[in-house]
Amino acid sequence: ESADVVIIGAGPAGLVLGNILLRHGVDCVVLERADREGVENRARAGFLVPNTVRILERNGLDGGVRRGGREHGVCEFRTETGRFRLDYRRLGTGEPHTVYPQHELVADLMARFLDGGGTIRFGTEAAAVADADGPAPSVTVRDADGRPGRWRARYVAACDGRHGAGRRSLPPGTVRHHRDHGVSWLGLLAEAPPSLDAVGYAVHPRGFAGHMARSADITRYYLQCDRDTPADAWSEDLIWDELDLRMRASAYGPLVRGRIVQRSVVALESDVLEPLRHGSLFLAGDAAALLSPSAAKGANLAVLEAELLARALVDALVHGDPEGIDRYSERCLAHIWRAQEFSHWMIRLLHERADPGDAGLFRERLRHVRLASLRDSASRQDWFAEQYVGI
Ligand code: RFL
Repeated sequence: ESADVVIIGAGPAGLVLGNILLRHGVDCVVLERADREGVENRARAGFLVPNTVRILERNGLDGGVRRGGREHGVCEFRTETGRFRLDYRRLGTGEPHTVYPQHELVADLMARFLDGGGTIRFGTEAAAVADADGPAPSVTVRDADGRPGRWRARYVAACDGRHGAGRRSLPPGTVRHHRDHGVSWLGLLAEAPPSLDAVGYAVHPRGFAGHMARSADITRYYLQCDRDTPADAWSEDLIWDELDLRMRASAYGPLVRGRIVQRSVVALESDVLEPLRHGSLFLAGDAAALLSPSAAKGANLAVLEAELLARALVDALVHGDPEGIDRYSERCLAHIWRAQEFSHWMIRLLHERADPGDAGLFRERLRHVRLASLRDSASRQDWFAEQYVGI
């Protein structure tokens, strides 16, 4: 079987790419390991930056976000010395986030692609990309029953995340910049309305706790935990007690409790692959770079890269102009490193605490000052707001 562009992965990156290509009449297919239900129910991100909404809008993909997305523009920091709020939609570039669960966005994009005549091969796992250094690459696949197959292409877009076939198929010499931040979060989805009208970031001697709205009856919480903690180590009561403690519910009001419907331990790690193009193979989304969830940039970068790649491939295939594909890697990397820098800054803002030994205490003192300057300095707040909603 063959298509001009074979896209591996039906996440935000693969589906934005597929929709734009389809709209420009480019022959493409999406290969997805999971079944449709599995893809539609994978709850993850929820905060879209303004640029993501603009990309969806200019490509006619914003129907669901317009209907179901809600503006969000305030965050609240709770620390040893009190709390402060930043109304970031009135700072910096003056723009809010849009809260829209990633799995709903993915469901919209998938429906749109299929309704427009696009093909998604569910239950099809890409094993490897072959001959990417020439003009006729191919993707070897296995279907759900383990039967092998092969897709031939002119270009292959690996949008299959950090453990996908794209990364496995890179030539020797590809650089992977990797950083383990040494911090883990227990990520939780609670069947409960939000407890505050803001993103909550609590810095506590027992570790970080976070609160992020998702919908009227689902809220995301995070609890910093030890690296080796199994996700089910804590009972629901213990989780809520710990959230209350770290979010300082006794001082600032109780959290609205509810059933924990999903939990996973996320190790805060970042990486960037360089370059993002190898002949006719391109990486986009988490396959290109992994962002720690500290600044909520991963899905937003995935959408940005997908649009850049789509335009580049349309130029190459429809107009015979290779400039976009030649510059794809360099363009994306500029955005990726900026997002990495801010995510890294957020990690240090929220986590440094005194471990035994001087180095921990030194870093903790710096963290106090970092938070205090965010509380007190108008120019620091503008910078924060610009980075927070920027990409
Ligand atoms: P995805 O969404 O992982 O989709 C990849 C798809 O590829 C499929 N696949 C394969 N298919 C065929 N063959 C193979 N060999 C395959 N290997 C994989 C998978 O089944 C899947 O369908 O990658 P994509 O499109 O690059 O999108 C990236 C985003 O999903 C990710 O960056 C974000 O979810 C990160 N993230 C957040 N990003 C934000 O912008 N804002 C947030 O608020 C936010 N919160 C989060 C997050 C990630 C989290 N986790 C799970 C680490 C919160 C959490 C807890």
